[in-house]
Amino acid sequence: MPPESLRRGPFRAGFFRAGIRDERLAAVLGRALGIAFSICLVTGLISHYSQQPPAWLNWPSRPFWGYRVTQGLHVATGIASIPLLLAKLWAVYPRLFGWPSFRTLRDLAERLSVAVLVGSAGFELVSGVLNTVQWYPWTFFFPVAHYYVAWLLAGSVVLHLAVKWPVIRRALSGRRQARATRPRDVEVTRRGFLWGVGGAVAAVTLVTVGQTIRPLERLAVLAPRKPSFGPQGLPVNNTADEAKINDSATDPGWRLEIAGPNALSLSLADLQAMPQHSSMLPISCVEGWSANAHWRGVRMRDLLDLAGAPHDAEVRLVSLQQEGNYRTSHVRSNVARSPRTLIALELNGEPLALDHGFPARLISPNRPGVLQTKWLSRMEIV
Ligand SMILES: Nc1nc2c(c(=O)[nH]1)N[C@H]1C(S)=C(S)[C@@H](COP(=O)(O)O)O[C@H]1N2
Ligand SMILES: [Mo]
Repeated sequence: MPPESLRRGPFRAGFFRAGIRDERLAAVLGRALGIAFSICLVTGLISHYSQQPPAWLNWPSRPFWGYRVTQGLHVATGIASIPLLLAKLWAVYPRLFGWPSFRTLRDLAERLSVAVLVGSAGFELVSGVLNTVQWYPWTFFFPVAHYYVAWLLAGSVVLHLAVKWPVIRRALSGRRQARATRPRDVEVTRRGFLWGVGGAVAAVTLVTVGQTIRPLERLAVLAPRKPSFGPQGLPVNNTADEAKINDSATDPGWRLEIAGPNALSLSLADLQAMPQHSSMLPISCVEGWSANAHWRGVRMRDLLDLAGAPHDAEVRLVSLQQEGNYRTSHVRSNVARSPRTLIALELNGEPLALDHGFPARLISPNRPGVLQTKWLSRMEIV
């Protein structure tokens, strides 16, 4: 018991009724959260490494829809984790007011690790959600912070699991016994509470997942982007106005400069005179929205051959856009040589809209939207 002067509010004995807040509830919620966090971590690492693959790894160009699925899952499991985390915190927070706060150094270490866990989980979920609505009320660079804090979270989850393992095992195996001793006087049963949490998970998923699953688009009232809403039936991330390329992109003197063994300078008419190919490929934004589209244009590999590039050549694309993080992108040889990879001139049967990258943009398989550079001006063979 705390000293007399402190015995008020949540420190009062009996302030929290035991109710349904038991080991089993905490463990069941923890298991669900662990599954969601694991999917989120793995898909997040996929996103990280597809944006910056190590030198020895040519990130595969197949399946062409791969990133669409993994990033859709990343954002969906992140969103689903929010009600799960809130429920889990509700289930365990009375322990904050236990007295004494810790008995041993091990207790203290455990508490500190839980603080790191809760802090990093909160940071990941809040920063992730704000990124989906493109609101950055901070000065750090989101992808870097989100990546490193993910490791902090993963580490503290592993530590937490190790410390709690005996409790978790007991809680998850004692199903029958727990049911027999269930208190009779609680307002809500554990089962009822878990159904409520499940309902909340289903609800937040249903109002957002339509940003990537087209048939659910109409339910996606909380999704920042609807997959069929935008010029030419495709959302836009960063408009021509925002990128300040209106004049340079519509200049009739526009050329695609290709720097390679044979340097080339191609006008839009030159590109249109080359063999045209079609590709059905999605734009899959890191922010969680994605949509398929029909693209038409020149295969990158045809341009590489024309420029005399060796078979294993890599490509650096540069946009007309002068500022911003996504004005260049690197294309490894496997993607550059994929028959699906286009310097696209048309979208869904029309010349590219200015917002979608007119006069020419990259579209390539199994890559995040951030690498599908719009308003191309240069192609450097490296
Ligand atoms: N030059 C340039 N290209 C860019 C971007 C950008 O900001 N500048 N944004 C990228 C991002 S984040 C996405 S999701 C896709 C979106 O393409 P869309 O606007 O045609 O749908 O374009 C990519 N290409
Ligand atoms: Mo994006």
